Amino acid sequence: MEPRDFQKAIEGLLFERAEAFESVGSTNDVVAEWTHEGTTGICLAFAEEQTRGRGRSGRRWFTPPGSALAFSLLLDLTAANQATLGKLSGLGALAVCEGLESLYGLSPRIKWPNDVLLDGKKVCGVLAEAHWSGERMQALILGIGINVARTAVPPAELLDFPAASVEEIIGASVDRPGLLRKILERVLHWKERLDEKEFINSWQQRLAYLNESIRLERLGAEPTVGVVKGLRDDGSLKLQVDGEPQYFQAGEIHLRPLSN
Ligand code: BT5
Repeated sequence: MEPRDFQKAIEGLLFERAEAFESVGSTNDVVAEWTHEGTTGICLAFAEEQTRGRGRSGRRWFTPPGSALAFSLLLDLTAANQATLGKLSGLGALAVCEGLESLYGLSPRIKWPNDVLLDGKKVCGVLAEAHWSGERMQALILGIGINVARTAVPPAELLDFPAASVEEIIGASVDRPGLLRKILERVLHWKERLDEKEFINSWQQRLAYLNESIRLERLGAEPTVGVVKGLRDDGSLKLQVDGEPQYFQAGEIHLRPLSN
C-alpha cells in the first residue's frame, strides 16, 4: 500500500500513533513494543508482510508481501477485564464482516470465536492478546489478518481448515485501503459498545453453523458435539448438548462442522 493510501485510509481517525511497515515480524509485537515505550492511547500498526505472523497458541499466520491486510490495534479500553477479552475476537470479526458486507455485498460468517468465513472458507483470522502487570490488564491488542489476494492463502498442507481469499470469492480486485478504512471505522464504533446488547446481537447474527451440529475441540478435553444456539452476553458460545445448554468461553477452541 502506498504511504498516501495508508494516510487516506486513516484520515480523520484519532490514533495516538499509526504506522505502516513494509515488513515486520508480527504487527501484534510492534504494538506491544510501543506500549513498552509508554504509549497508552489507541494505535495502529499495519504491515505489507509479516515474517513471524502468529495465530493462537503460537500457530503461524502467513502474510506474504502485498497480498493481505495485516494490522494490529492497541485498544484504549479502560477498566478492561477478562470479560472484555472474551469479546475482542468478536469485535474484530464483526468489523471485518461489516467491511466485506458494505463494500462487496458479501455474507461473511463468524466461526466462533475468531475466524471470518466466506463460502465456508477462512479468509480472516483475529488474534486478541492481553498484556498483564500482575493482576492488572495493561494492554489489549487486537490483531487482524485478511487474505485479500489468492497469493495470501497458504498451501493446503499448511492449513488446519480450508482457506480462501476475498478476491477469489468476489472474482474482482479489492480496494485494500478502502477495506482497511471500513474495518477500522467499525472497530472504533463497536469498541465503545462492547457491553451493549446490540453488539452481541450483531455478532450472533453472523455466527457460522447456527442451529447446526458441530464438534468443539479443546486442548486437553474430549471433543463436545452439540448444536450451535448463539452467544451469551459475555460472548461465550451456547451449545445444545444432549438437550441441555452448555456455555464455552473463547480460548483454545476449534469448531468443526459435522457435515464436513
Ligand atoms: C488465527 O489464529 O486465525 C489468528 C490470526 C491472526 C493474524 C493477525 S495478522 C495481524 C496480527 N499479527 C499477528 O502476528 N497475528 C495477527 P488460529 O485460529 O490459531 O489459526 C491459525 C491457523 O490458521 C494456522 O495453524 C494455519 O492452519 C491457518 N493459517 C495460517 N495462515 C493463514 C492464512 N493466511 N489464511 C488462512 N489460514 C491460515
